[in-house]
Amino acid sequence: MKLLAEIVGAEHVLTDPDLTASYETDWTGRFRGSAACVVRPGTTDEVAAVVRACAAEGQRITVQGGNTGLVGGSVPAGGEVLLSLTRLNLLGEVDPASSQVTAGAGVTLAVLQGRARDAGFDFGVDLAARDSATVGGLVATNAGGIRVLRYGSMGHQVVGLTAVLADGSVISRMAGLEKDGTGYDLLSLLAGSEGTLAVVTEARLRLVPRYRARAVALLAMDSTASAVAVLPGLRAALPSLAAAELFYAPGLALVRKHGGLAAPFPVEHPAYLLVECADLVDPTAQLVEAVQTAEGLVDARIADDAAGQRALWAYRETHTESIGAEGVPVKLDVSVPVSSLPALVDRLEPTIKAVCSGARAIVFGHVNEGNLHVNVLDTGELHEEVTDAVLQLVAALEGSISSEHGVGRAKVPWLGLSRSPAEIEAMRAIKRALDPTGLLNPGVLFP
Ligand code: 2HG
Ligand code: ZN
Repeated sequence: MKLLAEIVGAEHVLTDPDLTASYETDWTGRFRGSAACVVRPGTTDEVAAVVRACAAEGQRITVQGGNTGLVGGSVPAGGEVLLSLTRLNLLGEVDPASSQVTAGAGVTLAVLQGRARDAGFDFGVDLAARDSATVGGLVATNAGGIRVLRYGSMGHQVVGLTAVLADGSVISRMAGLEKDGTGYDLLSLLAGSEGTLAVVTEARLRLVPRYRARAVALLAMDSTASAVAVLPGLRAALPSLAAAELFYAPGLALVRKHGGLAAPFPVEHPAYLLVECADLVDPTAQLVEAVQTAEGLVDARIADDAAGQRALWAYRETHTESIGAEGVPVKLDVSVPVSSLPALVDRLEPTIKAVCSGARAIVFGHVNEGNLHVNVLDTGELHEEVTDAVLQLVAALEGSISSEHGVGRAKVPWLGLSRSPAEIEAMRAIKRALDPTGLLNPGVLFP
């Protein structure tokens, strides 16, 4: 579209397949599509002009941030204009009075964290894709990650947004008001809307205190049930608790294989719980005291120095890349009420094997939220069957078929397992009101 080049500059409209390819595939290689072109606006006004130009021609748009999503939500299906927001990378100075900062949609999480830390603060969201994941995508998916236990999801950090609606109009609430009781909370409506209601172009974000003193423990537990049961006691005893992550022997074997990591313990254990505390003063002694009487604890490693902590975190954080190095997995991201987590873990393996005997399940996740990442390798042609079996199990346990990665394209057929017809119709009504012609992210979220 010639008009798009007039809006953003010809060098920011890509049509050469060599240049567009990386935008048209997700990084796991599971989702592919072709875009009419890739357009890379540099300001909110340019985004608005691009959206207006597309709306005028009925041209559909796929919105993309760092392209680190895991459900195909930012990959075009076919023929959309791919709106890449990575050039919206203005990052304001931290305002100490409000403990807030303004970040463009294209600012990466790592850059945002760095800005916060340089100013003596921190950001309340962290996840392994921090070097590529962007603010816009984190808001659009209401990203979770490893700090939800302490600070909530991405949506909880948002105190203001600027967004372009499907007709090209701009809504902007960037004063950073911590209280605003004037009607519908559009900020929380957009957080988790997966680009289907508006294009988020910048965010006003709440920062959290910086706690430099950290302690990390890797706990070997005798069962998932023990790993779950230990958590309420840790939460009560450790106000500094900042993360609680669960993984298992098959995942540990993979991260060791691909990362060349040493075994954390002399023998394998039924479950591993990685716990981190962060405080103003060294929390190591408190952490040791809190864990040592934990029922079901079989062995433990504690790290009070940065290198040791990084080494323990590597067992958890390199799961995704190690699984990817083995093959293209079926990726499921589910949550159940925490009390049902042991039942889910127990039933996963037989459920998967019943539909695909050769499949290998690698399971890990965020125990506090009952959130498991179920990655299944070697499913061959049976990925739909495996997905269906696991998601039916999750639904039977009153869980969610997508805990923190979103619905995207991947989970659309199963939305009805987590949302009632009335809820889906209410969501559709919102979609119709804000994007009546279905311009934004077609094929994402809705069946
Ligand atoms: C994590 O917790 C991410 O590391 C990725 O949510 C999970 O790769 C996955 O399945
Ligand atoms: Zn996760």
